[in-house]
Formats: sequence, C-alpha cells, structure tokens
Amino acid sequence: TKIGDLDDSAAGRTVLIRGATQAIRPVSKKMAFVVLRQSMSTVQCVLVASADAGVSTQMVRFATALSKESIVDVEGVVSLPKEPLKATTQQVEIQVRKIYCINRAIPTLPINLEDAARSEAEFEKAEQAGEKLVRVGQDTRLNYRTIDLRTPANQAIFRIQCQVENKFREFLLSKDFVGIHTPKLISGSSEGGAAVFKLLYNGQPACLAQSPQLYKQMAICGGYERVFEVGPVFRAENSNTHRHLCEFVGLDAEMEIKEHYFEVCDIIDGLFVSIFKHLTENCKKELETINRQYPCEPLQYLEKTLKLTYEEGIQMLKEAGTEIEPMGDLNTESEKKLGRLVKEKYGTDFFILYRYPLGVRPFYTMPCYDNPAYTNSFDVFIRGEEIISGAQRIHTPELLAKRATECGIDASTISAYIESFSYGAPPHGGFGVGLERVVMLFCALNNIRKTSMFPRDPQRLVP
Ligand code: ATP
Ligand code: AMO
Repeated sequence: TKIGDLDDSAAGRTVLIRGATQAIRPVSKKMAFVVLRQSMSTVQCVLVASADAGVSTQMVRFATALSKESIVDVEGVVSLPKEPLKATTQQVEIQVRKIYCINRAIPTLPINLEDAARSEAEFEKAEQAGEKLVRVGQDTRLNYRTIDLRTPANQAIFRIQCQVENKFREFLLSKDFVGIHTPKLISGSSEGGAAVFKLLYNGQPACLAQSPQLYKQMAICGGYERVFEVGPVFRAENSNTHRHLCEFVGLDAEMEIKEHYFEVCDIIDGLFVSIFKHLTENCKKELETINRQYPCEPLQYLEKTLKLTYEEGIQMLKEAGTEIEPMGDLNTESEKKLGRLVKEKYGTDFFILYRYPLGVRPFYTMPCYDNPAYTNSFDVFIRGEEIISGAQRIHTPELLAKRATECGIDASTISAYIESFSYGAPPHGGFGVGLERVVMLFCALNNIRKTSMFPRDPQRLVP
C-alpha cells in the first residue's frame, strides 16, 4: 500500500505498508504511536495491546524500542482518527495488527530529521519561546546526504528537478529536436578559459567537457537540423558561491536558424512558459512541500517572454544610480538589481537580455551584422540570476579561426571543429541551461547545493 493513497475511503480495510519509522511515541505499556513515512507522505500507526486484536504488550514494547528511521512492515486496519491530525500527515490511522522490523537503523542518527525539516520561521518561533532546537548546517546535511534527502522538501526538490528535465525533452521532441550524446572526455577547452579539469587519456593530455558546445554545433554541421542534450558539464572554476558547481547538469539545444536568431529565443519562450505552467499546475504538492520549509513568492512570468537589449538593461541600471561599464559584463549584484528593476517595471521574474557586447561572449558567438562591437547573443534570467546563455554562432571557418585567436585560443587545438564549417554549414544558434539553477531559482532557494543531489563544489568530492 502507498501511504500517499490512504484516505477515508480505505477505512476498515486491512493494509500492508512498508515504511521508515519517522517517530515513535510510547503512551503506556499498552499503547504506542509509530509514524511511518514513504517519500513525502506519513501515516500514524496505533498499537494497542488487546487479546481481540492479537496485539500483545511485548509487541508494543518491541515497537517502542525500534530506532527512528528503521524500515518496518506493518499490517493493520485503516481507521478514521477521533480528532483531526496534523495537515502534513494522511487523515487516517492504522490500527496495527502485526509489525516486523526489516532493517534497523543505528540508535542515534548523525542528524535529526525533524530538525533538518524545520523552516527558519519555526526555529525563530522556538527560540522566542526559549526552546533550544538544533539548526542543521548545509555542510552537515551534505555530509549525511542520505538522511538529509529524506526531508519532505528534499523529496519534493528532486521530483521537481525530474519534471523540469522531462519537460525540456518533451517540449523539444515536439519541436522536432533530436536527442544526442556528445563526449565528455575531450582534447581541450570548449568555452575558452582555464576552467577545465585536466586528465590523462591513455597518456595523452585531455580534459572533461566544459560544455557540449563544439559537438552540438558539429551535429548541426552533420545535418541534424535541431538537437538537444542532457548531460554533465564540468567546470574547474574555483567559485565558492551560492550558484556555482564544479559539475552540473547541462540542458543544451542547438538549431538551424532560418531568418533570425530570435527563433532560438522563441523556442526558449515556449519551452520555459510550458515548464512553469506544468510545475504550477501539476506539481502543487511538491511546491507546497518545498514552501513549507522554504517559503517563497510564486514566480511571475508573462505569456510572451519579455526581451530587453543589453543596452536597455544598462540604461535601467544607470537610471537607478548604478555605476556601470557599458561594454563590460554585469556582475552578480548588478544582475540581481536589474532583476528587481525589471520586475517593478514589467511585472515579470523571467526575461531575456540580448545583444551583449562582443568582449564578454565566447569566441564562437556571432557578431551583430550592423555593429560588430555587439553580438547576436542573450542571457536569460530568473529572479535576477542567470539560468541560460545562448547565441547565434559563427558558421564560417575564417571568422571562427580569427575570433578564436583573438580570444587567446590556439586554433590548431580545435581544428576539427573549425574545419566542420568548411564542408557546408547552415546558420545556427542555441543555448545552454543549468538544471540546478532553474530549480534553485524557480523555488527561490538560496543555494545551488540544495538542488544538486550530491553536489560537487571546489571543496567537496564526497559523498
Ligand atoms: P556564465 O558562465 O554563463 O557566465 P555564470 O553565472 O557562471 O554563467 P560567470 O561569468 O561565471 O557567470 O559569472 C557571472 C558573475 O558571477 C561574475 O560577474 C561575478 O560577479 C560572479 N562570480 C563568478 N564567479 C565568482 C566567484 N568565484 N566569486 C564571486 N562571484 C563570482
Ligand atoms: P554558460 O557557460 O553560460 O554557457 O553555461 C550555461 C548555463 O549553465 C549554468 N552554469 C552553471 N551552473 C552551475 N554551476 C556552474 N559553475 C555553472 N556555470 C554555468 C548557467 C548558465 O547559464 N556553451 C554555452 C551555452 C550556449 O551558448 O549554448 C555555455 O556553456 O545556468
């Protein structure tokens, strides 16, 4: 039986449930409560010693001696509670007839699940009432991630993540994209810069792919008009921030462009509006569960995604008193401020900023035809933080080699990629999304480690 399915209609039925013992409350020698949990759902089981029910006092004693988080099988009869139960648990009880321990957890766990599941507001309320509760720090949670993952919010977060990934595939498949897989062991950098993990590949210097960039473009050169990939991305950047990981899940897409690179923006518009709608309409329980521990304002977005030029963005920041270098990159603080300004003016947490200066974009980015100091590129933001980068790409080998050299990349190290554009290459563009960032920012969580099941950051390689 699934605990989440138990409601009034099951009253009187005998059920067999396997679950984890979340809480054990002895009442007397003859009576005890055991709260059983399966993923996001819990149910209260009642043991009352009675000859009629075949429940002995030894059985009650056995149940009260179980350690928290042990795995048990319970056989019992579903009953309606005398008084309403907590809203977070199923509104029925199980009158236990038999209980078997399948696997016992150690008596004292390194973190207390009840503490790990509390919201900041609960801690503050308890403190004001003079109660001492233990806050479980981020590092401790990650050290004991298998326990931490059992909190309702964490159960919900990775279900949301799965839905985002699934919708990404579903939407792009419906638009005739083909799912591909590109190598993660590659010979050099794909984004430029030094942020690559180096290794030896049968004695030859190699590295872990910083993105599928070069290969997704080569797939377009290979005649696949539209491709996407979901796969790991490795960045050896020493970024100890709330939004950088050394390994994350990249959702990448690349497509032929017929007239204008806004065709890529239109795909992003349709894709993300469909993801947001799906989450809001079909993942209510998950979102409520996350909100209970991490309250947030629901994401505001427009039916047609707002697009602003980089210059308009800079202008808005200037008017709001931010000193800003017109051809430089926006720092995290300016991006967040721009997010707030855009929300005030246009009522959306989700927007596209396009036409970035050439100097702040990777070498493969197509310069604007009318003014090569700018590029046919864009970033996409949720709540003032970047979730996507994308652009039209250079599809002529001469310009590509020239731009690589200008950006300090030895063109001979990527000659196979550059040569691909000599054999007939259509105009094309694409984008890359960070999955963990989408979930973090959709749910307004404060740290990307909360949306990576086993995060890899500059300090962490285990568990
Ligand atoms: P992208 O790689 O597409 O640019 P990103 O969000 O990782 O995505 P970065 O260019 O790496 O963007 O950084 C954007 C901003 O984030 C930087 O301008 C900087 O302000 C901030 N940032 C990056 N790394 C760090 C760091 N280690 N510490 C503090 N801030 C950082
Ligand atoms: P970029 O480097 O901007 O672009 O990466 C694309 C998206 O990936 C996410 N991201 C990260 N997430 C977690 N930790 C990190 N260290 C990290 N770095 C980036 C962000 C970002 O928007 N090849 C291009 C994409 C393209 O043009 O198609 C690229 O890799 O959400």
